Amino acid sequence: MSEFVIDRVWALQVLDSRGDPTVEVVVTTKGGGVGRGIAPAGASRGSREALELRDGGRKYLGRGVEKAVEAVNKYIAPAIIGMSSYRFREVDRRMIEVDGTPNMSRLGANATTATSFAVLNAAANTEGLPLFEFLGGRRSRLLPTPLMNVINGGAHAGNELSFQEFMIVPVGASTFSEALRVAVEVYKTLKGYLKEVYGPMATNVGDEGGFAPPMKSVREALEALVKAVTRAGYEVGKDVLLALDVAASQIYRDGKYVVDRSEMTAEELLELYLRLAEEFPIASIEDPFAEDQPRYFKELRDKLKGRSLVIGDDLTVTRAELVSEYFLGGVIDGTIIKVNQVGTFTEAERSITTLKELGGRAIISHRSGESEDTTIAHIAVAYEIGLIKTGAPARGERTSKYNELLRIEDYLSGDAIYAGSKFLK
Ligand code: 2PG
Ligand code: MG
Repeated sequence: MSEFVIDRVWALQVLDSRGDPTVEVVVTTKGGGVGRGIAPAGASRGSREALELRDGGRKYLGRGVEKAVEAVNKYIAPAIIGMSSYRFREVDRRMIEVDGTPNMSRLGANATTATSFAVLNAAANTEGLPLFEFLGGRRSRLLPTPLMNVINGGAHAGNELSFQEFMIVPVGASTFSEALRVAVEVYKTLKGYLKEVYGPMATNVGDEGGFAPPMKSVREALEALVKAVTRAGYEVGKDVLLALDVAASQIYRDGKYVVDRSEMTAEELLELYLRLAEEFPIASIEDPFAEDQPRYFKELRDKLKGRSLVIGDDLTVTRAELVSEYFLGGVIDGTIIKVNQVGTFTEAERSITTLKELGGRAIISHRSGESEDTTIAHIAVAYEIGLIKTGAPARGERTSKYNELLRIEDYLSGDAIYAGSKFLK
C-alpha cells in the first residue's frame, strides 16, 4: 500500500466560472498517482457554511485567494505528506485538526475542499480506477437524475426574478444520456420561446447557464418551462418534472419576503407554494423559507403531503448534525450536499450516509461559481445518490459534470442504471 503515500502537495490560484480566483490543489503519490481538485464558490450562501478565505485588498478586487493557497503550501502540505491517500478520511481529519476552528476559518474551506478532492483523485489514480469505482466499488452503477437550472434568477442573474432557480427534471428517460438529450431539447426549445416572447436579449444566460429573461413573476417562469417541455414534444409531469430553488434567505428582509416586487409574510409565501404545487408538477422546493425559519419548512412539508419534496440547503449547509435534526424533526425531506459548505469530503460523506440511513434524499450539488472539476459527478455515482444539481446543459463548468457522467455511463456500458423518478416520489 506504500504506493498510496502522498509525496507532494501544492496549490495555485486559478479562475472559476465567474472569473474569480479560486484554489487548485495537486497531490501526487509515491506510486506515481496524480490528483487535482478545484474549490467551487457560492453566491447565495448559508450563514453557517464553512469560511471561504479571500485576501481582500486591491488585487482581484479583494477576491484573491493567495492566503488560501499559502495555507495549503505552508500548513496542509507538511501535515499530510507521508499519509496514505487510500485513507482519505484520515487525511481530511488531519486537516480539520490542523485548522482547529469550528468553521475552517484558519485554513479556509476553499483550501481544504480543493485538497480533499485532490487527495481522492490521487488515490483513485494510484489505484488506476475511475474515482466513482474507487469510492463505491463494482456495485456503483446508478446514474443520477439531473435537476437542471434552465431559468436563472435571484443572486445568479441580472433580472427581476425573485426565485433563484427554475429547474427541469427529465425523469421519464430510461438512460442518463437520453435524459440529457431530453433536457437539451427542452433547453433549446425554451430559448426559441423566450426569444419569440421577450426578444433576443432574453436568451442571455446567468451564472449557471440557464436563461435570465426579463420576467416579472415566478409564475411566468414556470409557465415558460411548461411551454418549452410541451413544444419539445414531451409531457410535463410525466417525462419532465419541474423543481425550484427559492434561496429564500436572499429575499427575506425585516421579517418579510419580497416576491415579484411585493412583500409577503411567511404564511402568504406558503400559500403561494401550495398554489404553485397544485398548478405545476413541482418535484422539489429547495430553501422555501429563510434559514432561520425551519418551522415554516415543516408546515409546508406537512401541507404538501409528499406532493413536492422540501429540501434544505442554506438551512442545513451539509452538516450532518443539522441534516439529522431537521430530517428527524419532519422539517425537510432531504438536503443539498455541497462539499465546500463543510470543507472536506469526509464531512459531506457523513451527511450523505446520515440521509441514507434515515431514508432522506440527498442531492449532490455544484456551486454557482464552478470549474472544470468533475469530482461531484463521481461522488453521485459512487454513493448511488440518485440526484444531482449541476446547472443548465450549457457552459463548460456545467457540461464538465454532465460529460463526466456520460463517460461513466459509457464505461459501465450496459450495466448503468438511470435513477429516473426513483428518488422524487
Ligand atoms: C444553491 C447554489 C447552487 P450558490 O443555492 O443551491 O445552485 O447556489 O452556489 O450560489 O449557493
Ligand atoms: Mg440552494
